[in-house]
Amino acid sequence: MAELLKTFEVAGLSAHTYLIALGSNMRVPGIGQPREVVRTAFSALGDIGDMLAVSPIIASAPIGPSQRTYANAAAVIECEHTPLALLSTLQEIEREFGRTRCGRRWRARSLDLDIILWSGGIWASERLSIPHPRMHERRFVLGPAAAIAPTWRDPLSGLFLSQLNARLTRQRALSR
Ligand code: PH2
Ligand code: MG
Ligand code: MG
Repeated sequence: MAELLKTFEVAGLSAHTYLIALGSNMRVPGIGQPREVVRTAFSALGDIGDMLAVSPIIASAPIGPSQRTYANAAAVIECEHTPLALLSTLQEIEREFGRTRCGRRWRARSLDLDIILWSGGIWASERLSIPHPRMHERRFVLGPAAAIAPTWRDPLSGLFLSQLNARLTRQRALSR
């Protein structure tokens, strides 16, 4: 059995589970407003593998230079893609939704798909870091993520997403 499993792994057929964050704050011609863009992106993600969970779509105030309100959400998918293969596929989907990369960070975007967590734990390379380096400070990521995967642990802190989200919500309440 172990041998068989190994063969699957080498062939790249082992399943990976990913938590993906979705964001949009621009309308896309032919699709619609950001909320509609995120809804349509859910079905594009469903084509990659099995969609295990999708969160509600929330409206969130922009962090950074862009002034427009975001639609944000999260999804859990299971697929055979390795992290770098999934990253390429997500970037392809972003392009299909009209995203261009012009170098300016955090400008308005038609669709942003970020890998937040991976069943394999930590990934660190030049192109990709998992967990997403800024997930701990982002309510628009942790809110939807904790709604669908509350007991998924952040491999760095060992904390559940529900705990990270509660911590962030509490901090905000105190600083206000
Ligand atoms: N994404 C950013 C920068 N700022 N703000 C909100 N509310 N939602 C986002 O998805 C978002 C952001 C860069 O990826
Ligand atoms: Mg992002
Ligand atoms: Mg991104």
